[in-house]
Amino acid sequence: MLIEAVTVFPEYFEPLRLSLIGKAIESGLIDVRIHDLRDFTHDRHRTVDDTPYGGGAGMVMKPEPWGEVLDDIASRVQTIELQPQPTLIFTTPAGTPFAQSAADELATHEHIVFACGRYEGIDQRVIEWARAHFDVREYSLGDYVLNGGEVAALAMSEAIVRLIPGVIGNPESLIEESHAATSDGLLEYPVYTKPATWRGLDVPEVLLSGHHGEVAKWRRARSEALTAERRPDLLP
Ligand code: 6GU
Repeated sequence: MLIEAVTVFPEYFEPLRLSLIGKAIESGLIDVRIHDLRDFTHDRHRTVDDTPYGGGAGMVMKPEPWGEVLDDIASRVQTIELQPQPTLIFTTPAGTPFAQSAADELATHEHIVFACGRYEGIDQRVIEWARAHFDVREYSLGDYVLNGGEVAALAMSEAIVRLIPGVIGNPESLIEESHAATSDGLLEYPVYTKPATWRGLDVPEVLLSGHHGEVAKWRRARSEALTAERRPDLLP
């Protein structure tokens, strides 16, 4: 998979070089290319924003640098890519909420580009124009406002990349975790490890019993209770 990102803060993406994603880059499972939007400006101040038509607070990202960087990315698309068009994700608090189902689907894509908006957003014509050349998505990380899309793009990248076969050592750990399509949409049960008693607190007896059926029942009950308490919206 090729992951690209367009940003005015390329340094935000350095953490991708760490940990499991860093290993996936080193092993060649994924490739990451970060583009500085200001490299596609032509004025002395490398201007990427301007005041909004119609008035109002804040600044809007100018269309010209976005057009140039997306032209550049589109011009490098290899005809050998199986995907007809790269997927272009605009990160915005006005987007569709990003969920595990989106990560599952995107993990099968060959080429994903994140367009990280800042300020009040990107001139809408960039998004309209891009639909001719990219499979365009607009995703939000959740119902709160960030200063820009970089942290959202990092979070989405991690959620996607860890699903690529070979990135996570033990694929079974993907199966039972919260929000996995295979766990009935319930939150994950609490987990414990040794020692059996720590600071006066005991591991629930059933987990030490060796009765696999009882352990499964206990975990299911804990999952249902947690989900009812914290995320009743997830219950069937
Ligand atoms: Cl994707 N971007 C910004 N700026 N704020 C957000 C977000 C994205 N998702 C939630 N809040």
